[in-house]
Amino acid sequence: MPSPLVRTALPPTVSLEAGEGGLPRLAVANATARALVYLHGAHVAAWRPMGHEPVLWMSRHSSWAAAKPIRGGVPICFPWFGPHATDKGAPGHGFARLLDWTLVAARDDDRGATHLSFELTPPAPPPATWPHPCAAACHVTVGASLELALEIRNTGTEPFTFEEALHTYFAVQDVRTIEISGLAGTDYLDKVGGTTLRNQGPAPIRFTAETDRVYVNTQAACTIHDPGMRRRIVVRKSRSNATVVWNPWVDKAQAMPDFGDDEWPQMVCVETGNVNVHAVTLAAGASHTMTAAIDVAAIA
Ligand code: TA6
Repeated sequence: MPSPLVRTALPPTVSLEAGEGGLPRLAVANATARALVYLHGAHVAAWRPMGHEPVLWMSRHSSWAAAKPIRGGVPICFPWFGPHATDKGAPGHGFARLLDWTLVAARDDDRGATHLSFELTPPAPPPATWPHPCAAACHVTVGASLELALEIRNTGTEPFTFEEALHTYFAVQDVRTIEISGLAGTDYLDKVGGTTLRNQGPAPIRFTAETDRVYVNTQAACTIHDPGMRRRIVVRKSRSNATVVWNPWVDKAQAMPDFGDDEWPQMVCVETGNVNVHAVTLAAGASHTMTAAIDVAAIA
């Protein structure tokens, strides 16, 4: 089925199909991995490298509709993170994940990976919450690793300041048994019960309650150690100074209609971003590209 959102020939590893809710999606099946990527939000909804269980988590209760975010996979947060600073009616985490992106390039490489490039032209006329001329691109590499590059371009004549995040949901056996390393000694904004500046200290992150933390001044790779699934997941990044770690736990999960009450133990978010104090100011005509690379390895 052709789609105006696909403006390039597809390699044999990529097929366009009707996904959940009838939303168009690209199914990638190559020698190294399987993936599903929706044009809605240029949203990587699934990734399974050969020899492993699915790495990304997806709620069984997710919405699949034009004006709704997808609950799981890799939502793209842009041009703000969390609630809008002044307009409470504006969509949380910005509009990028709610809009249709266009596939402009698709190719296989000689290492068994598939490269997809998506472009977003923000709504015209621009919303009052974001009057800045800009464009966004997301380059996705589906292979033994999952790589995403979020490119923001200032196409106007004035600088603007934006926030961004690749809000990645990872599948885990039980969040109460995992540890996340890589952020020892790092300051973070604890967003549970207000916003408090704390420090991680020497210990890895463990989960015993709702956890919603913006780790700041960090370019570190993070590792999710998951004994239940006998694997570790490594998240590397570039041009990102913040890492967000989130699990809603019981009450917040129950409060979200697109999140099953019993689903919170099976997921954790480790998000690559530039948010809060790390918002990016982009000069007219400039561009900024943030990357995340995800790998998974079996452990004994
Ligand atoms: O990244 C953590 C967070 O900012 C949490 O505060 C929670 O709101 C989560 O994002 C999910 O946001 P969403 O708008 O997708 O429900």
